[in-house]
Amino acid sequence: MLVGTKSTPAIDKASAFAPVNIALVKYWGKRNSELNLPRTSSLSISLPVGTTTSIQTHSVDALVLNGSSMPLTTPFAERLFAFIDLFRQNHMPLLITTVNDIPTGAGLASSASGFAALTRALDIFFGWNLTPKELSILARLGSGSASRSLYSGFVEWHAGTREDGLDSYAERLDESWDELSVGFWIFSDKTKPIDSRKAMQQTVDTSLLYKAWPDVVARDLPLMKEAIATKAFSLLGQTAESNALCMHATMQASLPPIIYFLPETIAAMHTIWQWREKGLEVYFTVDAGPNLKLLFLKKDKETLLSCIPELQIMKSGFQL
Ligand code: 2P0
Repeated sequence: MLVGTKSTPAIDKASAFAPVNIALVKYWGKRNSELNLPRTSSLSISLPVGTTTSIQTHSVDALVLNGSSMPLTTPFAERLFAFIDLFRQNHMPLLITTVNDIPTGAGLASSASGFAALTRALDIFFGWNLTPKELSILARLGSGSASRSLYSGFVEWHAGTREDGLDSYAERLDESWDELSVGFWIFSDKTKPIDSRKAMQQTVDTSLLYKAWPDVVARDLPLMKEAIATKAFSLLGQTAESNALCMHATMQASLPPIIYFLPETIAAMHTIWQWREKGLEVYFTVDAGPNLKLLFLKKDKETLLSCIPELQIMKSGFQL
């Protein structure tokens, strides 16, 4: 596609938004690290928060993140400009301005929404007029999970089988679910002990349990799609929770082990299971960090807020 054919600006400045997404069936492990090609497909929901990124021509390369100038030597800046270098002609200097409207302390990585917003902004800036599928393929080169942040609603990222990755892209499912809600239960906003890119590689390289991961996804993906299509909330919740715990099991079995959970994380899981036994239907999913993302129905929002006053409700209902 566009990688290798260098572009020049169609306009002076372009700006675009992309949402954060939460995987209900996780992406964990790559078959190609350079192209971020996953071992398995995954499925997510996009939230109404995310990243807005602007690109404009400038005297030198510069990056402003949430209002602060960032040195170009930071890993974040290096990764961002390495991505831009795939597409720009003659290293043409650019000012990149990125704003995350993800609540402070939410413990949410913004690489997915960040690379998706950047890809959308590049599309406008260079006048490519690409389709969402093509944008998803390009965003994936920046960060795997960014391929899913090109869309709102429920999104499936097809793993694909091609070596060049042209069949590894995300698509939106033609489904909506107004009652479904997501909230963040935050225990820590400290930097992770190991970033997810390194953690998934260490898992693939050293965890004997990783062999089981494709089977877990092969079981969970059809169940999750059925749950979404039939609005079977218990099935959605059970499948998401089990899938997240299986992902963590694979990484906990790696050498050295990777354990993102804090004591508070485990305590909260037990609390959620106790609430469920008492009839409050709430489930969790958990990514490469200690915080839980709760899945519940809109009707239980007030009850849940009385149980967890600090719960950050992201969205009540997912509509097309
Ligand atoms: C996911 N995660 O499906 C999984 C669940 C974290 C846990 O995608 O190396 O930042 O840029 O492709 O996308 C985080 O990994 O990794 C992630 P790269 P990415 O949301």
